[in-house]
Amino acid sequence: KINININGIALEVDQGKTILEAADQAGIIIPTLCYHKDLCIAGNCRVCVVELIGQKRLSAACATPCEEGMEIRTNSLHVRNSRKHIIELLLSEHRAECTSCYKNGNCELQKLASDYKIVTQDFIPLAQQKKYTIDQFSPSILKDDSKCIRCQRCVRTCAGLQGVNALSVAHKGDRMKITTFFEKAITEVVCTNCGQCINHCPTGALVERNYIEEVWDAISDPELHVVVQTAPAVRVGLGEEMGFPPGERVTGRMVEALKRLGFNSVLDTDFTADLTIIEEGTELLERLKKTLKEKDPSVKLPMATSCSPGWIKYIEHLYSDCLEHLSTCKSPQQMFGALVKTYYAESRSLKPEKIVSVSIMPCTAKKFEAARPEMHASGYTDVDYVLTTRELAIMIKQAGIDFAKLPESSFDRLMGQSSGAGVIFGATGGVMEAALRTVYELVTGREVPFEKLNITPVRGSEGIREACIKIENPQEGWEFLDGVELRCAVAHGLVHAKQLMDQIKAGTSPYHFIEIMACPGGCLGGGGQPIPTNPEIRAKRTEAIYAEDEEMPLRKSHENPEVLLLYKNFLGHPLGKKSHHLLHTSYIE
Ligand code: HC1
Repeated sequence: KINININGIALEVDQGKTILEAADQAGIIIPTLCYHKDLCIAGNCRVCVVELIGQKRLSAACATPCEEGMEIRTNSLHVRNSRKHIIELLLSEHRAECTSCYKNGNCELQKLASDYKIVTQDFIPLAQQKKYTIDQFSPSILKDDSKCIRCQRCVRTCAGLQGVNALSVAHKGDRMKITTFFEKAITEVVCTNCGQCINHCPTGALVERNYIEEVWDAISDPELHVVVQTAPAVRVGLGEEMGFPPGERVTGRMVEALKRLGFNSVLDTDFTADLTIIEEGTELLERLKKTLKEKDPSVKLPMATSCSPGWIKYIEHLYSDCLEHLSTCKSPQQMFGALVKTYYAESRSLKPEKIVSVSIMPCTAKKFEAARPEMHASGYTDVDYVLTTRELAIMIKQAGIDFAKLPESSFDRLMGQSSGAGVIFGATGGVMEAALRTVYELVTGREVPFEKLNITPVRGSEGIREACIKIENPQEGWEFLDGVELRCAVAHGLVHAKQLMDQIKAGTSPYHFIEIMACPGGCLGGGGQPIPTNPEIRAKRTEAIYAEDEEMPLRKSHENPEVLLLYKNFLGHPLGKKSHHLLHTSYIE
């Protein structure tokens, strides 16, 4: 411990703490822009400058460690004036057309300009003179250079959190810009569309491509039947946009809000999450049989989950020789889309061409996924529009719905029932846990040997986690698995996926089954979730997901009655012909 003094307050702090962290401990807010709890420190925006008594130059609080006896002033005239000048300089290069900006109301630069009351412009407004590019080619991400303040959070996100490096810094001095390889469009580089850059951008330089008007148009067309599905993680994030604290579960209110917005049917992606477990679990067992019993060298293990579209793009871009390790299952979103215009249409006597299929996702890569050319198994575009959690919040506000006063409502039937296993898909490790609950029981006839079905080794926030489950006394037909230790691993954040992929590539992977989710924390930390998202907020959303699971009357995917009905009345059996056509896919090298 060391002793410091901030604004006259004596403080004891851990060695190694920065001034920013020490101030936070003392309840003193220091403004920041380039700093983010998820990222390495850059210290390049200088908004967090503070005065150290005895030193002439101001220091960046985020990048300066505390030292014994340090006397710090965070609110002197010198500090306030300097911060004001820094904000003015940033604004002079920023196209500050705030009222027409998509981030209006949730822009960190706008908030600072308001807090510091920047009412005059003392610097030459360079933003109006500079040429800039707005990249609008991607179905997921819009990049507007004129809003960029070069804090490089996006660059550090893409490199440090995701290990993708699609964004980088080019040129120097006033020509410096954040760009892609050879300044190509985002669609032409190794971008995975994960949207983590959006979640970490303080301004409107990176935003999702929004489809709000298209969805309003569909809802207001009486000829159309508009179906909406909602992803597992939306219900633990949406509340933050509506004024609730992080971790508030708003499932029932969200369903009621969607009904009031005018959707004809409000259904649940968690239903197809359960379906995914049946298909993917069966596929895993087939692969185990072919490798362990039939010794077929052409079948690849470990099998990797395939529901995170950012992860799919990552492996297609960077490990295309490992695609056979991917499960062939489509994601729950796309299974849902394929079923809406076939099974749902038939069951409700609707013409598929009159159905508009909308999904609410915590993810920007889902927009890209829905636009993939192979996603037309129903004979139509399986999912027409994907909205992020943030876009849904905008629609709710536009409709004048007082979210806090809403009653709770239930999902509509046929494709609206789910188990707790479907819910936990939204957290890293959740797909693995859901799959193990089902696979273990199918093979042994007994529940997984974990208290209250909670497979804790695959839970948590470490980048990579492992679990090993020994199979003993299997049922008839599964004798070849007797004594087998099923080895599993879970990774979240693509920088961690790389470690598992390098093992596979080198032929040293010890696992049978791996789950990879592109975003830190899994989908609940997705690129379409409320901003800010940071480690504490992800932890709250994670708690909420597991609490939702524990309260569900059903906790295992294979017990979902609507899924069982789907097989009985429509699909036949898992991995059958119809399933193959509608629910499985292939990948692009
Ligand atoms: Fe996800 Fe999934 S869990 S990918 O994280 O498998 O986005 O929430 O919807 O499709 O179910 C996201 C979340 C989501 C799919 C499911």
